[in-house]
Order: sequence, then structure tokens, then C-alpha cells
Amino acid sequence: MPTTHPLIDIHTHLYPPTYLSLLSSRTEIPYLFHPSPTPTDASSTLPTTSPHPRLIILPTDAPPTLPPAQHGRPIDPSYSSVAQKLAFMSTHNIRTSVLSLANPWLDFLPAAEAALWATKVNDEFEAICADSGGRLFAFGCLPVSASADEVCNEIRRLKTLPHIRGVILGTSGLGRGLDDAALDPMWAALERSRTLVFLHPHYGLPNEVFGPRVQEYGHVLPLSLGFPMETTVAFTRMLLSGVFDRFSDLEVLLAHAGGAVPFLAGRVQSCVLHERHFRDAVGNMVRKRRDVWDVLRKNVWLDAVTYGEVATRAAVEAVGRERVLFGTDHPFFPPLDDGAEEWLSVRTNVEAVEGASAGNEETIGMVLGGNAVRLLGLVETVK
Ligand code: 5CU
Repeated sequence: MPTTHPLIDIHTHLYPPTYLSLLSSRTEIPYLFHPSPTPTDASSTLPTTSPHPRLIILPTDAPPTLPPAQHGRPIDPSYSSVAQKLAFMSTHNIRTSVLSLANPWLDFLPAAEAALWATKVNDEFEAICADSGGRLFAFGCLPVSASADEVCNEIRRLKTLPHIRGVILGTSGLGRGLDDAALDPMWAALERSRTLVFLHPHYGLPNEVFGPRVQEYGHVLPLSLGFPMETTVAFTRMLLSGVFDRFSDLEVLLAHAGGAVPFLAGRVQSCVLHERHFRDAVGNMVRKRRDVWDVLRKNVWLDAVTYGEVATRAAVEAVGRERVLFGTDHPFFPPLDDGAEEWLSVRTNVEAVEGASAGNEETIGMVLGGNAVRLLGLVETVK
């Protein structure tokens, strides 16, 4: 039976026109490739079919063994159309969505260009949301490669945009990951402005991890294992480097329920407690470190994009039922049978929340929408 709880979707992506024009102007990864229309019959004057542009965002998307027309993935209008987003929301009883730019955000831009693009893209998200009659909000993006001052300015500016509710952030930082001390000004600005950070993977794991047959399995290994492990490693490195000790009010929302974080947190904590590197000559901790579980319950939010009851239950156990938020990951994981209205991926996530909550309607309502309303201040839009 479909849920009667109104859904709030906090994990839903869009490539707005400004961003697609940026990718179209590039010939290096990431870029958008526009295949030329292919006549179905060379001798015919009938209209030709125009294939969807193809998005190439990772080195593995453009293997020299394949023709360019097969590189990357086709980007149909569901990736960029606000009308399609709203229609998808109506089909799935989603009342409000918090949009975010999809990967790879602005990570690849040279320092001198990043701040300007961040302003353009964030302003475009604000305009889209302002025009949605209260149904859309957004996470902004940051010009991570720009100077610390420019990054902090954009964090401050985003607070003045009425529909922006946080920022989406990849795991690369300045190329050295999120445990890089050079990122401290950014963490400080995010903490000071109480800006939620939606931490999202893009780079996955090196393909060698998956073995020589990886191509045979399509995107299964990089997406099901590479993405969540990237998030797991990024968060754990933040933890070990003391980001949550120095910025104890920083709030992060981990994509895909934090990958393996709920399952491995105990092991991380145990390794920390048994690590000689962290002790002085007489066995005392060199510096105070917060307990992993304390960080999880005070600083961390998890989305419920797991597609499985067991993982959603682990997410709820790890951070508490008031810190888990429903998401769809639209437009990724669409139905493969053309014409299907309801998305299997969405139904699977709703059912995982229901199953993990063992029939507790209060918990179901919190995870499917109530928590997001409270965390992101969506109260006045939910009537
Ligand atoms: O599973 C996902 O979240 C995604 C995503 O965000 N971007 C992408 O390219 N593939 C899968």
C-alpha cells in the first residue's frame, strides 16, 4: 500500500542550463558531447533523429576503444528539466524537493574561474526554486578551488538567498581530500553560518580495485561500492584529522546513508583507541579526540538512499531516527522499461524506510519528511 506520509526529497539532482553550457564549452573531462544527428536513411529527406548529448565526467567514461558517440552517458531532459522534476515529484507524492547540482560540481575549475561560476549556478538554482510555488529548495555549490576568501564569501552570500538550505560538496577538496588543513577556513565559515554540508561522492575507487572484468559489469561496481566507499573514506579522514574536534558544531549530511559508516563506525572507534600513533610515550592520547558515535549523533545526518531495509535500519541506529532523511537520487536510477510511471528505485527506498521502522508510524513520518522540514526550515511551505 502506498505511504500516506507526504515525502520530502533531500537528495535529488539537476544540471541547470548554465552548468550544461559550461560543460558544453569544454573538450576535457568533464564535458558534454553533442553527437551529430544521424540520418536513418541516407537517401531520405525525412527529419533526422537528434541523439541526446552525452555526459563524460570520469576518465573511465571515454575509453579509447569506444567511438565518441558511445562515451559517457546520454543526458535526457530529466537531468535538466524543472518541469520533469515537478512531474516526477507529483507522480511519487513528493511535496517538496531540495535540489542539488549533480557531480562533479565545480571541482574541476581553475581557481580564477570558480567563484564566478558558483555565483551563476547558485543564482540559477535560487531563481528556479523561487519560481516553483514553494515546492523546490536547493543546496548551493561552492567554488572549492578558489581562494579561501572567495569560498567564504560564497558561503556567506548563500545565506542571503531565500531558497538555499546548505551546500553540496564533493570529497576532493583542493585535490588532497577533506582532511587537508588548508580547508579549515571553509569549515570555519560553514560552522559559523550554520550551513549544512551535503557530502556526496563522485570519484569512486580506482578501477583496479574492481579487477580486470569491471567493464563487463557496467556501472554496478563503481556505483554500488565505489561511491559509498568514497564517502566512507572521506568522512573517516575528516574525523581522524580532527575536523569535528576543531569545528564541533559543523553539520554534515552524508549521501547514501554514509556508505559503510554506520556499519564500520565501531571498528573505526576501536582502531582509534588502539592506535599507538595517537599516544605519547606514556600512553596518553596526544590530543583529545571525540568519540565516533558522539560525532555521528551530534554532527551527522544520513540520507535514506539505501534501497534496503537493513542499511536503513543501520542508518537509524547509528545517528538516531531524527537524523535520517528520505531521498530519491533522481534523475539517477530511472526505470529501464520505457513508459513506467513509478520509479522502482523510489518505491524501494520508501519500502526500506517503512520496513526499517517496523511499523512505527512516527518514525516513518519523521524519516520520509518530518526531519527534513525541521532541519531545513521548510515549515512554512508544508501546508
Ligand atoms: O547514485 C548517485 O548518487 C549518482 C550520482 O549522484 N551521480 C552519478 O553520476 N551517478 C550516480
